Order: sequence, then C-alpha cells, then structure tokens
Amino acid sequence: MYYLTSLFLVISLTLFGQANIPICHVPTPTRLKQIRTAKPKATLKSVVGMKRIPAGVFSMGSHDAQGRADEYPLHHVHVNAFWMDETEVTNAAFAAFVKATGYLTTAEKAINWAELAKQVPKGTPKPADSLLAPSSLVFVPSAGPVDLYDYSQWWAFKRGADWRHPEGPGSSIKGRENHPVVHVSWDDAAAYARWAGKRLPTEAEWEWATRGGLKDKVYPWGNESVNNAPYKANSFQGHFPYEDQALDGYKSTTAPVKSFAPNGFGLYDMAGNVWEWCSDWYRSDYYKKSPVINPKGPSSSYDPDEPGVPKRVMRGGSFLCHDGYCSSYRSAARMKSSPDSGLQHTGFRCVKN
Ligand SMILES: [Ca+2]
Repeated sequence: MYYLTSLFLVISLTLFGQANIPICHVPTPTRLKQIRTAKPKATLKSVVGMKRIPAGVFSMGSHDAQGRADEYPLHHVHVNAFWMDETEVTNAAFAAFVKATGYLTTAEKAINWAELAKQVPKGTPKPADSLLAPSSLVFVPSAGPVDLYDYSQWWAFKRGADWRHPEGPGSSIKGRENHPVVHVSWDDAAAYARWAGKRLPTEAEWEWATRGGLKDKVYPWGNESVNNAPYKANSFQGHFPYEDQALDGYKSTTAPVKSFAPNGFGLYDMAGNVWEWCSDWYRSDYYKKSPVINPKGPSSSYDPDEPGVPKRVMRGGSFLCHDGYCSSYRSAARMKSSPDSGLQHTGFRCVKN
C-alpha cells in the first residue's frame, strides 16, 4: 500500500495516519513528482570555495546505541580523494545559477495531477486547482506540546513558498544572500551541480567528509554535547516544536554559512543549519551489502516507512534538529526524502573529483 508522499496530501485528502512511523524518521514530509523543464548547462570549472578531502578508510555507520536501525551495521569504507564545497550552496550562488539558466525550481511549479495520481490510491478525486498551485513546506511552531508522531503539527504546505520566499509570500531572501538556499528538491540540487561542473556527494563521501579526520566520534567536532556552549551548529534548543530558545543565536531559521567553527577538513555547517542532499538512492538496509570501495548507493530505493515512494539520501540535520527529538546532526545519522521534495530546511553542497 502506498503512503502519501506529502503533507499536502495528508492535509487535503486526509487518507493516511502516521502512527506507526518511528519519531526519528518523521520530520521530512515529501513532495510529489513535478514536470522537469529546465535545461542547465555546465559553465563553471573552478574549485574556489572548495576543500580537498583526502582519501581514507573509515567506519561508516553508528558507533553507539544512539543510532537508528538504518545506521547499522558499522562497516569499513574506502573513499577516494575529492573536492567539496566548504559551505552549503548560498542564496547568492543559487541566484547566479537561476540568472544564467532561467531554471525554475520544483516548488515554483504547479503539482502535476497526472503524476500525483500514480502515487495515490485509485479513484482518489483530483484536488482543486488551488491546492495544486506552486507550494512548499514551511515550519510553523505549534502553540504547545503536540504528538511528535504527527508532523502536520508543525509543517504547513504553503502556497508561494520557494527559495526566494523561505517563509512563504511576504518573506524574501533580501539580506540573506549568504544563507544556504532552501526549498530545493534533489532535482534542483542536481541541476545546479551539473551547471557548476560539479556533482552531489555520495553518502559515503559525505560521512567521511563530515567526520573531518576524527575517528569514530558522534559529531563532526567530537563527542561533546551539541547543547554545550560555545555552540557548534545551528540546531533547535528548548522544546520542539513549540519553543526554540535559540541559544545558538538563530531561532528556527537558517544561519549565514560559516557562522560556526569548521570541522577538521575545513568544512562549515556539516551539522545543522540545513539538510544536504546526497546522490544516493536511499535503502534502509543498504549497509548490510554496501561495497567497500567508493560505494555509490543502491540501484533502487526502499524506505519501509513509505514503500511506494523512491527516495534520495539527505544528511547533516537542520536548524530544526533537537537533541531530544531527532539529533540528526550526528555524523552517522541518515535521512531520506523523495527527489521532488524541497522544504524550508533542505539545501545542499557539491563535490567534484
Ligand atoms: Ca538555532
């Protein structure tokens, strides 16, 4: 049985409950397939703003009981050397891409009902056109404590929300040129990467890079709690999802890139700030059969939470990650979403050989 692939559907069609999904896998609702029209082209070849990540062997996966089921078994992986963006792709950089190509992001296009109909139960009536208008998912804090199994309590599918309008109509990225771009789908991120003469990192490259040369540590900075000052990442302090105390200086929103100290490889914001897309398809059991040398992910996706929805990997957690809720700024933490989903806390960075 297919699960709905977006909060939009959860709200508008009221077809499914999420009661059996583990809390830690809840926070990233997905968006439905869109028509892909942009034709970006590679124009940039520079490694300016990138760090050389050395080749190495490391233990990939969780080293302790904090890990979720898909982070096991721990397995050794060799990764070749590569270049990686030292920061998440910023609004300014993404604007240059859009200016050069005329690219239209997934969130800026109306939902295609013919595509959507393939993923919902037969006989589902077509929603009103107004509900298929360009939209994206925006975080809205709840008024108080809520059922943490039900992400519709803090995610709203908002018409007009996109990378230029992170909180929806009326908001803008003016003054936030140096913040990571958000509301980008995997398709958008891959299009940017091609244009820039780069690519998205594999999941193995991403985890090797975030560890920054440290061996078997929980976070990119070591094992010290994310809640110990000085703060090491833009995350969520207080009571999720209704009271962000913003002790790190950024309340339920992005921080400018480089606001926190880099890891041992000179990479900023590998933990927190925004989720980062990887090139791999997501499979919950991939670590049981992963190749040892430069794994590139499975040939197809399988997420037991939503078996009918192909998904790509995301890493690093976001400004909405809370120590008691998902703690996905851990180096081993995995997340997944459909390639046509972009949210207010979803961005990316690129690599090249
Ligand atoms: Ca914060």
